[in-house]
Amino acid sequence: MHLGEEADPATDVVCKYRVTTDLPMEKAAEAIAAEQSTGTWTGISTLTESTLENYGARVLAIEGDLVTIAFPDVDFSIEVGGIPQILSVVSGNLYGLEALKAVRFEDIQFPRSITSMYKGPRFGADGLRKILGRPEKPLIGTIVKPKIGLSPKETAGYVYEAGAGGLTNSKDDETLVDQRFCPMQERTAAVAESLDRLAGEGQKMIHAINISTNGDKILEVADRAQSWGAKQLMVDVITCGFGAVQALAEDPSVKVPVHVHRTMHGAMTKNLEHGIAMLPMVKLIRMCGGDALHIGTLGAGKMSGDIKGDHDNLDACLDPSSPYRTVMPVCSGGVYPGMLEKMVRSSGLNVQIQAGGGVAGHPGGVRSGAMAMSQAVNAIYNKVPLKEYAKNHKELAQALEKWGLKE
Ligand code: CAP
Ligand code: MG
Repeated sequence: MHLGEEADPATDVVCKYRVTTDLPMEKAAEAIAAEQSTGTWTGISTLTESTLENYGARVLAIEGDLVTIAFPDVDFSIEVGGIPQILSVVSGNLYGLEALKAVRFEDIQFPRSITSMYKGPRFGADGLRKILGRPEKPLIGTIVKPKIGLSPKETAGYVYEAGAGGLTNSKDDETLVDQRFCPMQERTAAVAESLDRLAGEGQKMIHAINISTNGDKILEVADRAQSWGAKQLMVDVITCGFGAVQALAEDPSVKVPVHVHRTMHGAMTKNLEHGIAMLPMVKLIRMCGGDALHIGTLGAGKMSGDIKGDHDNLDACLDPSSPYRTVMPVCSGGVYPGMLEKMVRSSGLNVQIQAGGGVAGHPGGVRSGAMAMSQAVNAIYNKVPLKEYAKNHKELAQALEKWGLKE
């Protein structure tokens, strides 16, 4: 036990776990530290004092059910191993230990010796704002809906209408990649035409093409998508792996920002006693170089998520003490104009607000839906209550009538 010892910020990886157990908490914490570093279920003749001292994880603190464990950086294999190996240490076998009823990985702090080996986002929040010529207001995006089923031409038509209504961003949905009804090549080219047309009309907009695929193909697909005109790429980080984000962010062949979707995260994050909080994943994604990342809707939208957790995610995207560029936090999932006051009050202006159903479901169609979203953001930016602004903005008024106002 090393209770009360300070971690070394130069060399220790410090993790926090929430533990549910019938064992005394000290024993449970020791079981995690041992399993994830030098120990096993019994004493072993091959473990020497010096191995334990040099490579053993240390329990630094126990506060209620929250346990802090430090792993020395020599336990990690960053060049060959990378994030998969890091996760296997800090987030591996421990979930299955019979002695623990439940355990949730809540937070991680990396030492300089490891952060210096990652580059972080190439564009980040500021880079996206620069591309879009939008220094202060929230970015406003849409997810082309329906999720699947539209042709390339219909997708491009949707994107054009969204841009004409004032949106700065759009993206493929997480389940669309290269299905027969909407091949990536035709979709990307058709969307690029829409974006060029919008640019000609003075509306800067980008669209993220979902290139989620097998690890051995991701760079090749990224290359092809860019050659067809993709201005941004999207990757589903949990299903593809953190390495996919890192490959896209670090390979010189990729010249556009990477939007990171987190489909399947709910399997790990939803249970507040067991699994993995989003926070450590946000930190890993920032380290790997994601430029924009879904963080939840701070209690406003359709996806469940604890509000404090969403705030932690937002802070981790923008934390100025990180050595990396900031990540654009994306609030998405059941978003509609009438909830934006509540959401932005909580998030501040440095976010990307995204609505799929909340744009395509507008009674006036996609362009009106996009206008309603832009009007709501303009109202908030100018500190005018939405109800007031809606008096002379028809599209916003229609959206408030359909979906209401969330106070
Ligand atoms: C939003 C969305 C996103 C969710 C996922 C969807 O669409 O495209 O995938 O944001 O949740 O399909 O639900 P709507 P999260 O605007 O139509 O809800 O961002 O929390 O990972
Ligand atoms: Mg989606």
